[in-house]
Amino acid sequence: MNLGEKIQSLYTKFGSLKGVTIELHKQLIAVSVKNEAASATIFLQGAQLAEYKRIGEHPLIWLSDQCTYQMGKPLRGGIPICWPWFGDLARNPVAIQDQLGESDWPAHGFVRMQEWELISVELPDSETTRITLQLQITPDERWPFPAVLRVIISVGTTLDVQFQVTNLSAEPFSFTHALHTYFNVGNIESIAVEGLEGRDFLDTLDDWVTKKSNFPLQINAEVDRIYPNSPEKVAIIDRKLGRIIRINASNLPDLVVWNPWVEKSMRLSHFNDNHFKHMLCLESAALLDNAVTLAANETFKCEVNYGHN
Ligand code: TA6
Repeated sequence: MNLGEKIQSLYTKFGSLKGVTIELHKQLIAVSVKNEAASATIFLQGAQLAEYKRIGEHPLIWLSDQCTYQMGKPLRGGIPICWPWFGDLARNPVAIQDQLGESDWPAHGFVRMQEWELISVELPDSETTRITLQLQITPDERWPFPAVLRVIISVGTTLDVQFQVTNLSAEPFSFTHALHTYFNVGNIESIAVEGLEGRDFLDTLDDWVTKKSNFPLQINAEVDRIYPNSPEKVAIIDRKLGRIIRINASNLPDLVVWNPWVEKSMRLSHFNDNHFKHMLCLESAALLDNAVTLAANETFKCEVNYGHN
């Protein structure tokens, strides 16, 4: 199907649902939903949620205004799904590297560049819209194992994201992954992250040395940290917007905290010199020693709930 046929098919299936619109943003198809509690926009490419905001409130999720909405180019912001590896493949367990053929692999895996299928849009009540997207992974030179990935996003007074992987092959495979969530903050220098005090973290900006801090994390420079075995619940205290963002993860043992600050911002795509002031990534993940090994015909499930007062 060409782009027009895809949009027509989606409109026929879902366009009559209350608050649901099928949109085209340059080369990318998105489904936008709005109910009595909140609104959201999810792109079929990468099953990437790009926007979520409660009615009458500031957006919870940050998205660059410099996105180009091109096929094969992940959007800067929202919730990119990193799978079957996180970050630089060379920094992943050898078991994962050995599963992939030789290639110049992008950071954060390849499923965020692929077009997922919109499976269902459900309206269980006037304040909730549940959107399910699926990606069939067929073996190729990149990834030799048949699998099915699913993302189930519930848009309501909170934002809930479930991620599932089913191994359809006859043998086990391993992966690392993350929900690479960009949060919208009033001013990066007016926030604190609570819940990580006293926890070891790997400082990827300082040769991955293990460090610890006994105070709520405040940010006044580039930060790119992996907190292994982090608490399930962490919070962003946003003094400028006068709100607390609460993150509650299950079966995602690690947390990445990232803000590019000034220098890295200049090297990033679709990022201007001021964007770093209004975003913070807290990425619920399973990395390094917490890589997932999925047996044949098994399904892996994880979930994150994002709330704010
Ligand atoms: O999660 C942090 C990180 O790995 C940073 O090092 C930075 O590269 C960021 O992800 C964004 O990566 P991307 O490939 O989306 O530009």
